[in-house]
Amino acid sequence: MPRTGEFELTIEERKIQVAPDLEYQVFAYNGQVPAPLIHVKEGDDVTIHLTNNTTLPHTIHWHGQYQRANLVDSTEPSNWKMDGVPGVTQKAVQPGETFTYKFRAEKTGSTWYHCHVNVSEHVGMRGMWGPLIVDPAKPTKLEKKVTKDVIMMFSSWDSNYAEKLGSGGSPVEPSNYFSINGRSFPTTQPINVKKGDVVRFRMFGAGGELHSIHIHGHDMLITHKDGLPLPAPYYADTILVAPGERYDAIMEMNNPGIWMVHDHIDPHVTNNGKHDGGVMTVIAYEGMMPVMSDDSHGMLPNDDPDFYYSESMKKPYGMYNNEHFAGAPLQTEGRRERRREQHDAH
Ligand SMILES: [Cu+2]
Repeated sequence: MPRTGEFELTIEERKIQVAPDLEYQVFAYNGQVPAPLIHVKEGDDVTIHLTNNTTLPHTIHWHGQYQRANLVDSTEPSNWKMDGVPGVTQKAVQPGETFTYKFRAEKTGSTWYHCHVNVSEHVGMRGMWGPLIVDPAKPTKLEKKVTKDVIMMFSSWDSNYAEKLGSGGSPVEPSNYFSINGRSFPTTQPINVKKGDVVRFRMFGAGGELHSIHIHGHDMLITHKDGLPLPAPYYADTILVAPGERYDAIMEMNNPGIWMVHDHIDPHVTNNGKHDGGVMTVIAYEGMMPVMSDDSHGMLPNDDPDFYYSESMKKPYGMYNNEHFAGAPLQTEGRRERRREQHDAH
């Protein structure tokens, strides 16, 4: 018998602090960006009750899942109606409605979930994405050695639309802020390790931009692409992560120091063109202190041990929120009323 997991997700209108000078309005699963970690095992049956508390329609697409096992309606040949595509597999979940998704977690590894309504805005610049990690029933030898998971979801933002929820996301308008797990340097967090750790980076192209992720002082052994184990893992110190893609890298922490991890695409390490910012953090070995100077990159704040869901990934299977990712409520009553009036007039 497969194990079952049943979870509640809402979608809220919130604002998050992407960078020190950028507050951004988002559609947030459970009120947070990134969305909660969902961590299950291969073969588990997953049920998600999704309630839309926003003013616009949304869905969830389970990116990577096959939807082959039929859990919903035995008269249908498969589970494709759980794929979350509005107008193709379901009617979008309207404001105030609840929709239940059921699927069997067949595809293993670093899969993810995101809205499939108006994707270039909702996913591209409103934070509607989160990790769905499915542990394989038979992990590889390398995977078994891992002592710490580090989930990094890359995305980008256009400050011109920060306060214009429900608009923006044109593919021809350039982004000007770039982030790891919804935060731009210096509000990212260090990746704290100790010598001997075996770290697994799970890198997600969650937004609409390419990211050329470079790690200093180590080589990454690229072991999985889009959750799939590679027949011949390969080493790299820079890996291009395109929108939608996932790469897993397994690395032994054998070179104590403070080492940069950053996007090698120049604008992506700025906040609106100003250095330093964007997709930038450090691997910080226990006991090591960065060299500070007047032109220093600035000490990273270090107050969220679960910023990369490393702590949650050690816990039993389930869904995990992170209060540090929670956004602040918006003043939406006026907007809500206006929408309702427009809706009733039709
Ligand atoms: Cu949406």
